Amino acid sequence: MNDAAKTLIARAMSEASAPTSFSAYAPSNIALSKYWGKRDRARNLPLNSSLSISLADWGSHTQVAPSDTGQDQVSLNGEALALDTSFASKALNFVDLFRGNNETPLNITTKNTIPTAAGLASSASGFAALTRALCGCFGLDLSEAEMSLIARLGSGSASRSLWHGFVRWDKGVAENGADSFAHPVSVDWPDFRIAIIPVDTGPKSHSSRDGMNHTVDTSPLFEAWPAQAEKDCNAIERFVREKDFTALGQHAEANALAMHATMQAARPAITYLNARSWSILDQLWRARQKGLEAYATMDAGPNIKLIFEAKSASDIQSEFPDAQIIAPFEHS
Ligand code: 2P0
Repeated sequence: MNDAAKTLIARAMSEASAPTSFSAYAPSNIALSKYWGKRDRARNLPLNSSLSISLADWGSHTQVAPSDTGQDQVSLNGEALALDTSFASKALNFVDLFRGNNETPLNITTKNTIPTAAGLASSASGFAALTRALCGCFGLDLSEAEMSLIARLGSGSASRSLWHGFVRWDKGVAENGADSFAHPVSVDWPDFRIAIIPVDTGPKSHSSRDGMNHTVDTSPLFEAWPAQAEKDCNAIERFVREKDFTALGQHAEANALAMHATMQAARPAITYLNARSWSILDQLWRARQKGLEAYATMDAGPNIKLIFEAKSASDIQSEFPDAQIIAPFEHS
């Protein structure tokens, strides 16, 4: 069985033009309904659909250009990287999906605008921006949905970073992955806000990829996850469309806690949340009882993300002074 994303790349590359310099931007995203678990590890296909909100001007700017040295060059945030570093080798493996054995040395320059202190992973925006930049560099005639399908091969969450705003990644059912890509959920919600509360911005204890595979392989609670996650994703999409903030927040928080519960039941357990993460959650829940309407979501790391509406922004900032607030619908 072929891989739909690789077939699509090969078809587009058969009509590629000579490479020219091309720059692209993609925003990072935070899932309100999480992706956790793959049904096909080689094709990077998920067991459940997910829905995210993009982070406006927090993301990756990537330029792909013909290399003038005859060798590949990779730089990150202004620093030239050795080609065997993890970042460079992941980027070049992805580039190889396009150029194959055709020796086209490229210069890949990435600048992340996500503050390091936010402790957010940049693989979602990084692979989405790299996909856009490669398509531009080789003059490929691909739609955004097709680029989402391709970005998914780099990192699942990258499939959701092709657009601003709310985005849903449908898990798809095809064995070759032809129907596993994202699309925007066209709802404009200018008052929607996200806050990142940094807890620990160092490298994570387990990569998300290893963490989700270990959870699928060993957690007895994982059995309940795919069906619940699909239900949550459908409900959350409906609440986004209805702009029902309370129902959206309640479901997003419950979905994130359920994902972390599957990990805690893995053997041995995976615990991305630390004592400070739990203390922030406790503080949030106490503030909520007193009328502050905000909900939490947590990913493969200890940092806490809050969702709320613009009217609560000053209360959030006084309750959590180090919160970094993002307005997802205000972007360049
Ligand atoms: C998400 N995460 O939906 C979930 C929630 C982390 C927790 O997508 O293996 O880096 O490259 O497909 O996309 C992070 O996983 O994993 C992720 P791969 P990815 O945002």
